[in-house]
Amino acid sequence: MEIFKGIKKIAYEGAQTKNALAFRFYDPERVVLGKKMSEHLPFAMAWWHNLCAEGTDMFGRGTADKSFGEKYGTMEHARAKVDAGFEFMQKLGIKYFCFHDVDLVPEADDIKVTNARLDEISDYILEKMKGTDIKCLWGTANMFGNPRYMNGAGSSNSADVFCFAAAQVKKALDITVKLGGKGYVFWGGREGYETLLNTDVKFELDNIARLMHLAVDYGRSIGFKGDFYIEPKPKEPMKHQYDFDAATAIGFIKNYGLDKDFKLNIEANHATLAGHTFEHDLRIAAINGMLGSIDANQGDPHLGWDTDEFPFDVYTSTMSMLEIINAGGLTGGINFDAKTRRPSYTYEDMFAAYVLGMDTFALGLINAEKIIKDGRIELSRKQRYSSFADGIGRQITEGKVTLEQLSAYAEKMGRPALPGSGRQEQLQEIVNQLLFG
Ligand code: XLS
Ligand code: NI
Ligand code: NI
Repeated sequence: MEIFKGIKKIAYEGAQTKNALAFRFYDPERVVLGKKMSEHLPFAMAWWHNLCAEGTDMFGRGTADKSFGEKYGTMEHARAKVDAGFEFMQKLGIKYFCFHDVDLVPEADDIKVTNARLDEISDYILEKMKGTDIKCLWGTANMFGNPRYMNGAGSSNSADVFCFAAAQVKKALDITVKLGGKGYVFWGGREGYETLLNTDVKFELDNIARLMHLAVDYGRSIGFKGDFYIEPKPKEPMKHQYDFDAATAIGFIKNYGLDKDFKLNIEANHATLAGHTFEHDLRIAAINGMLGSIDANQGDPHLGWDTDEFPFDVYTSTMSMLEIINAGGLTGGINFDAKTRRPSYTYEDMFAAYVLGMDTFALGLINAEKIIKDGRIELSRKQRYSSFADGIGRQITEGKVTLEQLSAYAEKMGRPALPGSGRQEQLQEIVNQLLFG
């Protein structure tokens, strides 16, 4: 039964179309830098925002009806969400989905009941996947919503809560593997603290790593070949979260010997909450060989929280696609961890939001290609370090000099000339020229 009646398959109609439900820039077949757009941009639907979130906020109830004709909290409703999700992805040409355990089924008091529900729904999802080219990008366990996780999951002060988290991770891994998921995410929703007065930071970090090692051991034992991801976020809901940003998460991963199995899932709005640009965290992940997947969304520069808006900022998508291409692409995908604004509550808005997000990334890709092909930015960046290409600079990078030798060199040299200009404004003008010229 069709759920989104009246909404046809979204087609690429080109930049001039006036049709709200059409792609202006995302043309899956278009070849960019030797690869189809659809290969550069492995888009994914986020089960939670798209099929579950109704627009509730601290001050008001939901505005969107996501019942899809069934009663909330029932397995009929869980199935209706599967139906809606698959119709939605097929109409948009989206090839992947991401989920938390409790996005799929209502959670029961008894975990055995929840797990049986997860078995049932994953059978249904598998059935739906057959005959389509839709795949699972990643799964995860929601270890932040239920009150038992008030102090985190791996970081909880309660051993029983730690056990319960382990049980959820085990089942979420089972379901991810069953659905052929490429990755498994740990977003440390409440892995953090409110005050040091009651917190043993070292103990909590050790325990989070213990949970992750247990997950890796179990995942590999059931044949999970994909990547585990940490999704960094500095705050919200906790005042201070341990996976603050890419650099912090990489330090944690290396410190605890998790680097063979873990990469990062970088979310735009989390990077900006940490005081970085999205592209900064992408670069940090990439240079450490840990750029896995991304959660595509954007924040609001005037608001200090995770607003999870659909990406609209083409400068950011351009700079991020540059980072992604320069890193050799994503092993994961581009998950729209984004929600429509509360007053955009219609089915049409759900589609329009994905059209916006997908077109924004398509534009980013098209622009990144222009910048790469033009070559001036890259050349200028290389030239900026040219003093290390030969002479003393080269000896430094080759590790051939001692501190004494450098000191002697400096004494002989006298005052060094100022480093060459950064040419920032010239480079920014080149970007504008390539984007709008
Ligand atoms: C919340 C996170 C969350 C993760 C998955 O801020 O972005 O949605 O992506 O648990
Ligand atoms: Ni996210
Ligand atoms: Ni987020």
